[in-house]
Amino acid sequence: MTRFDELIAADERIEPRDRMPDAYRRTLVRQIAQHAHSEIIGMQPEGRWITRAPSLKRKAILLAKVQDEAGHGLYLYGAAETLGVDRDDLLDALHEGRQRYSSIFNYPTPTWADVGAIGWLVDGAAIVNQVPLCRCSYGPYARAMVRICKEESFHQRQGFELLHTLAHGTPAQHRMAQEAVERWYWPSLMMFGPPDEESTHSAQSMAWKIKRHSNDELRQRFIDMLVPQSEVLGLRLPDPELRWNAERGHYDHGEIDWSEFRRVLAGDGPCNAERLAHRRNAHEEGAWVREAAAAYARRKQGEIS
Ligand code: BYC
Repeated sequence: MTRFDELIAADERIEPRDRMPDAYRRTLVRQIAQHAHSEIIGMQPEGRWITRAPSLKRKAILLAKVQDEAGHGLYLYGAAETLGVDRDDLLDALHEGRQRYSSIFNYPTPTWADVGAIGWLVDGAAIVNQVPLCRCSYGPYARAMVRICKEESFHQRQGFELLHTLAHGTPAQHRMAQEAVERWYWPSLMMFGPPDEESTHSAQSMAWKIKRHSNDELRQRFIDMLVPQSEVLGLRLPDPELRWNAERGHYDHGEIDWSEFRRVLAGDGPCNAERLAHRRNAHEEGAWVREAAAAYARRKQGEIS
């Protein structure tokens, strides 16, 4: 048994200087980079509402949330860099379509209520997925998750409160909230990844204690959590087959349209092209900021040495 195997078996953390199998390192780079890319592409759907938020208070809240997402991206790129990769290379891989970001960020936000639906459903799903990642075997990723989950719990509550306000407002506001929930419900279930029998990485990632639960287990946990919350909101989840199953102790649910998930992953979702193009432009337009920061760092270094 290698030291790596012993640490995993003892449920201890692997740290950057520990020896680790190449495949473990590759899996982590793939997942952490994908996660970081999701955070920064995920700023876009909500970001377009910052200038149109309905009040100063809502604007301040949304601005802070989107800035948190940028911060999450930075923690995660930092965690990936402890595995020996370079942030610039990861960004190139995103821009050239060699690395993925979460399917959920390829959907549009046509109304203000979509901001609430993202907080309630997307942050909600992210938390259910990520709380177990706080116990991930790779130390830097697990520690980043602790901070991110704390902030996301706050994000989820603001989404719930926003939707609750709309759902208890005028009939038009209620309708707007209901339609946003209908747009985001099914894609949020897809965030957990393909069904277990099609998940290529789960078995190995669970053996390495990167993942602690399968995609379907976490998806079920999320659905069980949403049903009572939707009742408090006074909004309907768009699945006529949702029913409590006393025998299983879980809600049964309707079939997920996995062909839609595959289409989005293949680059053919409603906003894939737009989101990636926007991201590439932002990167190009930010080149002078990166150059200035590097020049400043060089000068500071010169002053010190
Ligand atoms: N979207 O073997 P599987 C946020 C891919 S952002 C796209 O089950 P795994 C927020 C998967 O990569 C937080 N691709 O994979 C930000 C693999 O393809 P490759 C986002 C997906 O890794 C702003 C293939 O399908 N959260 O909270 O064992 C505003 C087979 O899948 C997706 C994270 O990133 C997907 N949804 O499990 C608001 C969580 N699902 O790479 C909120 C971290 C699967 O072989 N990631 N694929 O070509 C994870 O926990 C895991 O990577 C997953 C997938 C559960 C997502």
